[in-house]
Amino acid sequence: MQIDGARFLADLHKLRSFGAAGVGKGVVRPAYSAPDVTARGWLAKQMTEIGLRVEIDAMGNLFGLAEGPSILLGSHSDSQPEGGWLDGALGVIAALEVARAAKEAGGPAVSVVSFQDEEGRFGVTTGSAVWSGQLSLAEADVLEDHGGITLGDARQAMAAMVTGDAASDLFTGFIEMHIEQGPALDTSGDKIGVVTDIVGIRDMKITFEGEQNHAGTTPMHLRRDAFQAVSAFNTLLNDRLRNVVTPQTVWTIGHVSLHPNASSIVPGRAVFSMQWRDADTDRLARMEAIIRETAQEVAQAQGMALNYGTLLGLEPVAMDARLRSALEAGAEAVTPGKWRKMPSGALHDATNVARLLPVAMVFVPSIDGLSHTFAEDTAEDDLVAGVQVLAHAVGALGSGA
Ligand code: HGY
Ligand code: MN
Ligand code: MN
Repeated sequence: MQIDGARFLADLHKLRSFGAAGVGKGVVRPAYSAPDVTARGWLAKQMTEIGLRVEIDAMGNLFGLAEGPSILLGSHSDSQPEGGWLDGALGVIAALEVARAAKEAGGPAVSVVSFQDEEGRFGVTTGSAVWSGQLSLAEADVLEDHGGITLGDARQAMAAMVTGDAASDLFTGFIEMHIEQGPALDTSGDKIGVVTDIVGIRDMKITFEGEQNHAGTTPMHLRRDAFQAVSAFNTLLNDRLRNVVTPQTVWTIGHVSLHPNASSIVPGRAVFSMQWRDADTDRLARMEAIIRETAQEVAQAQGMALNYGTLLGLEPVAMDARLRSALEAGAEAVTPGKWRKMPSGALHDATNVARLLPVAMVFVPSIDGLSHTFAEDTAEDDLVAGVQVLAHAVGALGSGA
């Protein structure tokens, strides 16, 4: 199978043009936004031109289906609110290139997917979560983004494009190429990461409800300031998690909305995202208990009403040994001695697909370990090496995986 590096890179830059942020190579292409829908239309056209049958399901997951049993390659083409040009997009374009090269070589059969809302504008990897049966469409439809728009309303932007489902039994396995999004490869000089397992995640909204009041006339000791509750919660939580976490455990308060968000008003309400990740399900559960206890304690001490949103999450998942060893052989062939086995601290659609199919992932370096920022980037030689590793593995596995 012959990868055409120039064609692959040209497609990557073309996909970047949909929602180009005008800052470096950044993109703004959130799920169901105009750039996302236009990009999916362009991807569907590329799939058709390769001779793949296009199916777009009700969630907006876009499939290019080969004849007969095939190996599925892909990722997602939606981005974070401030996204990099490669997160997700790389895996979709790499899949297109391998599908083309396989077609030109007379096989094996390769199908392509771009899942929707992997970046969780509405939840956690919602497109592949619905496709894999982890979430029903009805449950997904009521999820809201931080602006209060429901997924059910947002996905109407693709309603006219919906053709039907792509059943998982069409596929023999799934391999996702992705940027590492962390510093390990970049700092080590290794060019390829073959993923061993993907961490688990929990994510929920927490609301503290105090009392809105005048910022000048309300004495400090009489206030029920919702921001002060978030601040106290965060300080206490960092202290209490210390003895249950490892250096690989992460937790993030990434979004805080204060109501009414005005300089001269004591905020009466704070709604914030609480997200935590670890490779161990028990540790995720222990962290959840500490988070709830700490929130309850702060609410009591500060006279707050406390509410939780839906707890969303995915369990840690190990990669399939057979698919993984094909990637390891590919890495040794393409970048001999310059590759490593490694876990994924980022979440991926592969976690959901693993509920139905054997899955594996291959990483390329992220310059300075940066991702989920306009500054995200990877050297083009590394991108081409990665798709060559993917092609090598697919050639060895065949469509029967
Ligand atoms: O958050 C993640 O790990 C993924 O990039 N959405
Ligand atoms: Mn991603
Ligand atoms: Mn991402």
